[in-house]
Amino acid sequence: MAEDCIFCQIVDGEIPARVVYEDADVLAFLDANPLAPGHTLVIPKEHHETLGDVPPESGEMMFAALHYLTPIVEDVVGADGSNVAFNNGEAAGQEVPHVHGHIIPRFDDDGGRPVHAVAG
Ligand code: DGP
Repeated sequence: MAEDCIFCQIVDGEIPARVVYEDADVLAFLDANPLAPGHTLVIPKEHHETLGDVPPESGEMMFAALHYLTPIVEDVVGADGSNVAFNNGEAAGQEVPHVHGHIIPRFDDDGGRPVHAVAG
């Protein structure tokens, strides 16, 4: 755990979150500032700042969780697709320095804009 990391504090239960999935290595919870209904964040429980810092095994666990959860999230909110994305590093807009994948549900009638346009 990294001190002052809000996602580590969510892993430890010190900050509440709407958890949608948990296993020994990975936690998934709803984004507090959603770009769409069901916007979900998937994180390794271990603290790593960026994708390049993640050991291969943890990366595989995170990808497996994204692979498993994406169709479930889409189904739950009735989405037609989703953006699955990482903002990797501050220059790319990563605000929380604990690596996380976004699952952002998309809908046929939401304009089909790329996710950076949705976020902007
Ligand atoms: P990024 O820009 O990729 O670092 O995205 C960080 C996301 O994390 C952003 O969409 C908002 C979300 N977020 C920030 N703080 C919290 C929090 O305390 N709880 C939850 N659930 N989400 C948070």
